[in-house]
Amino acid sequence: PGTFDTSAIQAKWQARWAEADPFAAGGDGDTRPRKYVLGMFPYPSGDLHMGHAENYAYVDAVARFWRHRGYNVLNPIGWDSFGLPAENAAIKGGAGSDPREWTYNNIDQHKVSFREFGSSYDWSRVLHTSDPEYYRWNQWLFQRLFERGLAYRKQSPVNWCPNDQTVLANEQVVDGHCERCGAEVVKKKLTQWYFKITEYADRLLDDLNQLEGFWPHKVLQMQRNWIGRSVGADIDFEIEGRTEKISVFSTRPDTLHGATFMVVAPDSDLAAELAAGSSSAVRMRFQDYLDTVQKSSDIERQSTDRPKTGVFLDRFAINPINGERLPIWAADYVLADYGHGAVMAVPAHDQRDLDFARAFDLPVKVVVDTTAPVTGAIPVIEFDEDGVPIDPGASEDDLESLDPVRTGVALTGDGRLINSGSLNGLSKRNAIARAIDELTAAGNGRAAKTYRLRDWLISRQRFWGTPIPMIHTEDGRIVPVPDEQLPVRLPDATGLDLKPKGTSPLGGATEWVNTVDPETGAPALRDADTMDTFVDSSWYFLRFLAPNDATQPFPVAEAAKWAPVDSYIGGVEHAILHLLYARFITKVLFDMDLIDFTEPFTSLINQGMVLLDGSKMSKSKGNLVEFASSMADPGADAVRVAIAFAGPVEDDINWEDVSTTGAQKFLARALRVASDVDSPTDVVWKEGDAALRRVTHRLWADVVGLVEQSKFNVVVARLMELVNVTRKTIDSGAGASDPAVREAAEAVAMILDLFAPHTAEEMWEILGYEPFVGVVAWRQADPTLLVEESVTAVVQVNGKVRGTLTVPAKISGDELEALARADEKVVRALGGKEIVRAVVRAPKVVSFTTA
Ligand code: ANZ
Repeated sequence: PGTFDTSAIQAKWQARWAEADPFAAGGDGDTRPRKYVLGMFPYPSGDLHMGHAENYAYVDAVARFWRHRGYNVLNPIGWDSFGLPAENAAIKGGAGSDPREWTYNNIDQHKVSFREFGSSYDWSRVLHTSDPEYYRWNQWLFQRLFERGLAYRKQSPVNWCPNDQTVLANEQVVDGHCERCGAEVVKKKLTQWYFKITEYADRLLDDLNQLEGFWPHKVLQMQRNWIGRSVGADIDFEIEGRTEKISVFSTRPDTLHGATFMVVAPDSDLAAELAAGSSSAVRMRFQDYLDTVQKSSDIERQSTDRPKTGVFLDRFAINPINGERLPIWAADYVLADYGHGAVMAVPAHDQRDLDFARAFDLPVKVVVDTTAPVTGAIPVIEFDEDGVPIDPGASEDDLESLDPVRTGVALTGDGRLINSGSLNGLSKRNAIARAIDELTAAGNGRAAKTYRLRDWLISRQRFWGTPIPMIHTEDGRIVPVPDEQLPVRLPDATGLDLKPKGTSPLGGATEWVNTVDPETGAPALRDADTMDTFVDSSWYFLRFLAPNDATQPFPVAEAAKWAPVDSYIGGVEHAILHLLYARFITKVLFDMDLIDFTEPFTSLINQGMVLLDGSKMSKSKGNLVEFASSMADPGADAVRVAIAFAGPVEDDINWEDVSTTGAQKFLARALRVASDVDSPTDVVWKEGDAALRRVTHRLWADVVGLVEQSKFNVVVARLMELVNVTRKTIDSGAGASDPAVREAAEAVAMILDLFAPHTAEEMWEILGYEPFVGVVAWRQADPTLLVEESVTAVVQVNGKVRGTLTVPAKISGDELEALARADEKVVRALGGKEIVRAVVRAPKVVSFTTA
């Protein structure tokens, strides 16, 4: 016992894989159906750690699974190798250090680690985004976006990280802090390049519905919130002493009669202009206020428990619906870059407006009776001159509860319109529709949508990224570098001052930055900024289709064959940034007729995090469990089995609870079973022990569904069970020559290959076969050996298990769905909501998604 030399076994199979390259994707002659499996590519900071190990263990299990199912699998690996850590390392290294060296050394280390991990990659397709052969196509992409009006420059207040001395996209600001270094982000007015992702906001939002059931619900919800579509109206207000009207965006045009003042964002051009047209006293007060406002973050400004501040601009707007004069204030709870940077304030029905009105003693007018029922006949409502509704049946308490000034609580609920002319008696929804109709007819407004999503700011004032391929001419034009001059290569870092100083280090590369106007030949300057590295990762899955193609970013024909990615696997930290950008660029490429799909990743698996001491492993915390050291003793297979066995994919794993010793023992037992087998490869299984055969065949029957649902921990548990039962049969039953023992051992080798490929190959060889078990087709269960008559089906509602049903194993999908819809607990969980999607996998799972 214990005679298996793990490291020798690993070395042996790694060498054979390297030599035979059995996992390269099949070419055109390969007639198998295709699957594209992809792990989010790593950033080469230091060596891989256990978080990577988990991610790539699952990626490899999925890739191997599809090969065993008879698919031609594409499973490539590359590196997301531009970015700040390389540059910061070079700065620390002192003069002459080059981010390149650090980056490519780390990549080399990663490559060794992945080989040692036993990952079944197609090594012919490696890419690094920092290679000119790659980033050249980022530049190509930039030009195409520019041509389509989707890349543009504008001056606006941007998020600025004072520590990294660079701008950040909205998506890179987490709770007011830099996503990377944690420094507090400030606003700075700069002229920068943007990608117009907002033009795709509706499609990015609506297409999420297609992904329901295939992406984690949580990720879809996060994307929906990030895009943040609001539906309402734009309403135009005349301004005394100004020719142009001011538009405001409102989700509640029904409350227009309740508007009692207007508020503009103090940091907007509009506020400055309104103040400029006022008295000098107002101008001074406004300027003082603006100075304080500019020191606070958006988060602070929107916080509801912060006292409201503002200044009256001594200007007036006219309410288009009733001609009332509304005083205009500047207050920081209104943001300059949302909607139109101005609101009609309806304090009775909006909490922030009410807080403001109470702080500055402004009038409050109730226009929705929120105590009135909204279904049934329209009630007749009377109200007194002060706008307080008179409800003959209402008690004093009721009336009091309706007075927002006294209670301090805005009436945001549904009800019946009062004090509102033609809208009186209507419910909120009907009144909104009616108000929009009336505004449209009068030319004072129109239906409108607003988004939380902002355009994607892609300029970075750093060295280690893709140079923006634009040229600034002497006469002030900004022109693209012609395609045939791409790539614009990064200059040597030698001699360049990389230290963050607020402008791009590339500006200091005199020879590089000086160029000529491609049209006139006159002296001109290159744009010295580099692109956000999220541009690099927004389309890399397509570059894997032909990473060495020097003529185009990817061959259209290959994309038609392989893409979109069937299984994308990575961390939930990319729920917004990377996944949103990749979805955006995919839609642009679709519009360019280069691809025939609109979503890049058909299904998404988010694995949980690997924790140490209950907190996330990270370099900055210094609690990384590194790959090489933790792999050395137990071996890659034991680490991979232990990870898979530790729990469901989406759960976090505490590394201290992971037992590689248990996994090692299990793998040794599996190998021993294989070497004990004492029958030829052509033995007749049918003659074997029936009890053991049933265990084997039940696993064959279940394994496909288990892997498809990412229940890797259950698969490992079932393999352990099978190994144990086989051992018992060898020791006490019919013995090692029983055909069922061979059948079971072969099943273990074939399925164990998902998690412990070195051990699996070794078993396969011991069992008398040629390599490689990694490409062997799995077997079918013999139905006569599947005794179970009924199974338990699980019913999920919005991703949560809400009921279980005991059903016949052979139930049809329709029957199962009908039973699920009728189940009491499920009905309760649905709560009357409409089912917008039902995914049925008979006989085990029904998954409903509600509106
Ligand atoms: C009048 C009104 C009455 C509003 C009412 C709400 C309730 P969401 O849902 O987040 O899109 N708003 C518009 N532009 C704003 C800005 N730049 N800064 C801060 N607030 C702004 O919010 C839309 C609502 O937020 C709009 O509808 C507007 O107030 C306010 F009973 O208009 B509402």
